[in-house]
Amino acid sequence: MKTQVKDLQFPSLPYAYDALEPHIDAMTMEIHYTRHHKAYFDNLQAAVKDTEMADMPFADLLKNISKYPVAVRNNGGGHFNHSLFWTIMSANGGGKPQGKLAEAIDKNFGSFESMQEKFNTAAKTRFGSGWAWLCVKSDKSLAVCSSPNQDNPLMDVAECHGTPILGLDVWEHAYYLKYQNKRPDYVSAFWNVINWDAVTKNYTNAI
Ligand code: MN3
Repeated sequence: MKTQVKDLQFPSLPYAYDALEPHIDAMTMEIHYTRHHKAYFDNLQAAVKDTEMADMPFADLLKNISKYPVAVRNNGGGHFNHSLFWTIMSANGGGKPQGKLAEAIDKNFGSFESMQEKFNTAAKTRFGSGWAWLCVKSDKSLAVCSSPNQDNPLMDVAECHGTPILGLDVWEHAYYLKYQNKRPDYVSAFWNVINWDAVTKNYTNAI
């Protein structure tokens, strides 16, 4: 995140396109990664080229996003959000977190199930395109929220602020081929592929 915007890399996908089947189908994964994410990445680079934004740390750009053009907000958010999204899923995902993150979830939400219910509601009720998040707030507590479009809790424009440690893409492009209009089924399936080791690592880095 300290990386300057011009030096950002398009990340490799940490698994095969069909790795998350049947929960996320291979064709959706391939199109999502090679076309949608790649377009956000390329458009971000095009939008910052030959401007002061190119030399800014990516984290600073997101934090002050209200000062910059809407193309940078949409594509910068799109690049950050998808880069996180790929890493918090895995073929061996699912189950529940252990250790410190499990304790923090119990402390903040009462139980894993009640956090899960809040997250599901956030994901299902986000109108139109957007993301659902589990994030660490500045006081180190956990919060669930959602954001429109490619916004995220790192941005000064966000309704909820924090460091996202888990995110779910609820744009139709993330699920329509397999689930059509049944977003709730996609949201339920997501829990089978969450890589809790990666989320726990994100949590540890955030506190
Ligand atoms: Mn997407």
